[in-house]
Amino acid sequence: MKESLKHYQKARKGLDDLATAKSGKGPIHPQYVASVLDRLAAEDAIFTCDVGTPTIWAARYLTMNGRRRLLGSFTHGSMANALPHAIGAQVSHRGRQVISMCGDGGLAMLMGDLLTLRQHQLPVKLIVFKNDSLAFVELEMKATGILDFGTDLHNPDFTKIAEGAGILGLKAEEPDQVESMIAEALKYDGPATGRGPRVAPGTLDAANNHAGAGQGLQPVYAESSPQRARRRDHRSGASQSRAVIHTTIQLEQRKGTIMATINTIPHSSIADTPCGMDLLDTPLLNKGTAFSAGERMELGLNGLLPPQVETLDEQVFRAYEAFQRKSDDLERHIYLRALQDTNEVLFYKLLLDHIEEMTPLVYTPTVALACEQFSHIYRRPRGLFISLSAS
Ligand SMILES: Cc1ncc(C[n+]2csc(CCOP(=O)(O)OP(=O)(O)O)c2C)c(N)n1
Ligand SMILES: [Mg+2]
Repeated sequence: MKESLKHYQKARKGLDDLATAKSGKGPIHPQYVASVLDRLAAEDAIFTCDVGTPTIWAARYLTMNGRRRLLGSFTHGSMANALPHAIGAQVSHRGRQVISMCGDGGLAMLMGDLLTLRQHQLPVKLIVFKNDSLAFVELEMKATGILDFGTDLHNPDFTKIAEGAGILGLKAEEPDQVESMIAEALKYDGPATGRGPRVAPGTLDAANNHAGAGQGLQPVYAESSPQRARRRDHRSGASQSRAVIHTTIQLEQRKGTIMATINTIPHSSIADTPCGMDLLDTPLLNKGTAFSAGERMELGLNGLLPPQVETLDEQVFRAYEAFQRKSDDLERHIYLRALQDTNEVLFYKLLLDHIEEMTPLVYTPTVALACEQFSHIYRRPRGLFISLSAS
């Protein structure tokens, strides 16, 4: 027993020696990040750790005291577990501090769950060990004596991704920023106005609408760059892959990957657009036989129109033939008014193509006759009817 304790004390000292900020200059040692986290976290915090080196840092530097909990994928060894574990822990223990120790590879795999945090207003604190690598596998390769291959990561700017998801995003790039960053992340509690440019103002406002004051409702996301210096070359490459967010239609021409966010019509507006018979009954939208095969399919018009698809000119030609078959001016007037009531595009094109012949029919003098005969020729409402009564 004594020998074991002695051995542990020696091993412990070696581990603690690694967990220092050194001169305060980079790179940031992940051991130091984990030991600061251990010191600042709540006495009953729930930690989750990703498969990969975060599991090592959790095992070596978190002080378990009977009240804290540590959740991980220890037997199964399945990557990307820390964030979903944290979501489960926070949902079931709303009042507890939940800290997710994420690998950059692990977080990237289930990054969509940042939106779950936002959606459910879960105040999980994510500490991302950003080493631009699948480091545990890189270590395994090196330990086996082979050259590491396929383990480099070209990371996005996680802080911006967090902000885009409506989550407070913090970043530490030097060791002397680590402690204050973790402290700020752990104490962040929802209403966070005045945090400056690190949080998108619009997002904060929206969060404030949901969050009760001081209830710890906001997820926080903090990133540290343990092997920052060594990976500088890769980072500059990664910065070319820029996400483009907050836009109506924004496509920027850059080298590398482009993500464009397009604000499309909300589903409800699409549902409001008439289809089928409702569409054919809407004169401003109805095109009659000019609806293409694709439009007919999409708008539920199959079976409601003659199968022949026509151009506007072909429609005009046919409509003019029908017009000419009318026996007198009042009949021609009724025909044109009916056309206007069913297909306005065709009506105006027909009118334009035969303007001299048709103007006297839709307007003076035939319109006077139409007014006289109004009660006989009325088909459907149009415009505004005003009744005058002598009083
Ligand atoms: C689903 C899954 N894929 C692959 C692995 C193998 N693997 C174990 S750790 C690891 C790297 C994890 O990378 P990261 O999350 O960045 O943590 P790091 O080791 O870099 O700290 C990989 C690929 C695994 N355990 N599970
Ligand atoms: Mg990594």
